[in-house]
Amino acid sequence: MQKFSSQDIATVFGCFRIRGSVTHAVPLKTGHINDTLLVHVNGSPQPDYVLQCINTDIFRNVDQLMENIWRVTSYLQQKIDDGSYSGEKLGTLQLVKTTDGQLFCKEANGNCWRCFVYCRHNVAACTQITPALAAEGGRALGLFQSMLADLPVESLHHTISDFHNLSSRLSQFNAALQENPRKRAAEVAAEIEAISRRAKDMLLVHRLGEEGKIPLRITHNDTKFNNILFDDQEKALCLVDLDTVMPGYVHFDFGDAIRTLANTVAEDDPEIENIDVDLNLYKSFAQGYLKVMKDVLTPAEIETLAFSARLMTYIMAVRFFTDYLMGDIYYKTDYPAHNLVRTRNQLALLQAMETAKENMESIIETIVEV
Ligand code: GN1
Ligand code: MG
Repeated sequence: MQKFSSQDIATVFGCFRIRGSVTHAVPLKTGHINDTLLVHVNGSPQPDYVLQCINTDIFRNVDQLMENIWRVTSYLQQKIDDGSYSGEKLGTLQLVKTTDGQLFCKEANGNCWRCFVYCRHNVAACTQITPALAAEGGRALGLFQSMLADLPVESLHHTISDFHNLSSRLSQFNAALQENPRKRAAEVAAEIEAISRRAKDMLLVHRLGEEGKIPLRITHNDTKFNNILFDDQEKALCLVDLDTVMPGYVHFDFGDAIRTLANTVAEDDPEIENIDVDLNLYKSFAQGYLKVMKDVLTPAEIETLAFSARLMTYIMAVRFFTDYLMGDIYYKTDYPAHNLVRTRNQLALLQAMETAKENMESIIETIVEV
């Protein structure tokens, strides 16, 4: 990320209520959306802060985005500090305000920056996920949702409207097919068919939501497994990447965690013949999650939990594919077919999950029975 000079970074950093001066800043390349820098101060070998330039093409209303993050992190912090809250607790990311008390800093050129305290974590944890780590990740997600369960859903803004609304994602997909601006549609008939034939069945959770059969809750909405941080003892510290915390269905979080955790390869691995769903990790994550959430969730939510893994894998296939058809305007890509590779990967994972459907369902049933 050469686009920010060290001078720029030092200037931006100076807007925040922080201690020390920047010695160096290292770009973090894992996200697809914002530009993230790990900032070291006073020669520290470990990063001290995370500085992020917010992607304002995607997050149009930065005030609302940052209000959500502030509301959620301060609510979690209050629960952590509050002696009257007796349940198990999960830590939280800590936002650093600007010197004049704002939640982010807007430069004259329009760039919007925010700063978090760097959460010292076990960086290697997610490279080799064990069943124990998966279970702890599931527990962390359960705690995140349960600690926020009494924060009114309507107190959060919708930072991206219709973010996981499958009907609207399918409309965008169909519009991209019609428009076909890069003339890419002719060569991807198999993928078009794979998306289209599943559309109706995939709307299950959204239908139940519209019929009032499952509740809206505060959800994270971007729970790829590496958004859960762990310490050296592999105990969960907190969830990061809070841009999309807003009202949603628990399925979005459970499903996205499984989509990323239980895939035997990375989401953009082209070797799709190696793709399978790791049922051991799935089971462990579900055990950790349900230990916390079993008594919070309604029967209808529990019944459709296994389905959520297929739902989120499908939604991601639709989104990557739409972006491919549109000419890669949303996700950062490293090469021209990157979004198509991601699409094929997600469709192969979906296929594997369909094969394992009964197994995945009975794993959840068995966990909730005990
Ligand atoms: C994006 O930036 P990152 O990697 O955290 C996307 C998620 C997708 C993910 C797929 C705001 O998240 O919804 O699941 O890519 N975030 C947004 O890797 O669109
Ligand atoms: Mg994200």
